[in-house]
Amino acid sequence: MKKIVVLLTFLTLTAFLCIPAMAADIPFKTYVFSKKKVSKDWSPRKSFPIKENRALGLFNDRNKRYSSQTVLTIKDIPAQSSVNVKFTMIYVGSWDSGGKLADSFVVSTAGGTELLKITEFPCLLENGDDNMPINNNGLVRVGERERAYWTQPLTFTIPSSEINEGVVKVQFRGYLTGRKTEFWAMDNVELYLNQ
Ligand SMILES: [Ca+2]
Repeated sequence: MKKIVVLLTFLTLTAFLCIPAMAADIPFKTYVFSKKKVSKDWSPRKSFPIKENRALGLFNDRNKRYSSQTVLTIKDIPAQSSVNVKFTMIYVGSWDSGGKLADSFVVSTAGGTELLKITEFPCLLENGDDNMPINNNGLVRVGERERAYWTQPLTFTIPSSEINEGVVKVQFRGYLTGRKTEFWAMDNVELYLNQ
């Protein structure tokens, strides 16, 4: 019995101690892209249906029918604060992690400072066959074809030195080799302040 009381006291104290930590984990801003036209903080503002959901996209930097990149403008950032960004990256089609057809995904400030560069992708195929994806999160219709997609949580930090008068512009861009076979989208963006 005594052990249970001690345990309960410990759990109660732990719960109280966790409350301030949880408050610090509340995002400064979130974007879920559930409507056809997304928040004005983004340019362009089109979303795309993926399963029952919508995501910001699609993008392809070599296909004129799609936007090549998106820019997020973050405002009202307190002085001296850096910003942690978390989002779900959605790779549509089989992005290549190396070789002649290697692709990359880069996040940078509008001023050109690189914040994140991805060159390894979760897009695996059996025998290199587009119709035999491995560990994909589902299929999405792009034009006339269903293509496999893979999701990946990504994070990066915008240092306070890149933020001017509380504002920063962040550019997300994929550098693809496949004009009709590779695309991307993003979802569930969360911004956290570090003071
Ligand atoms: Ca490629």
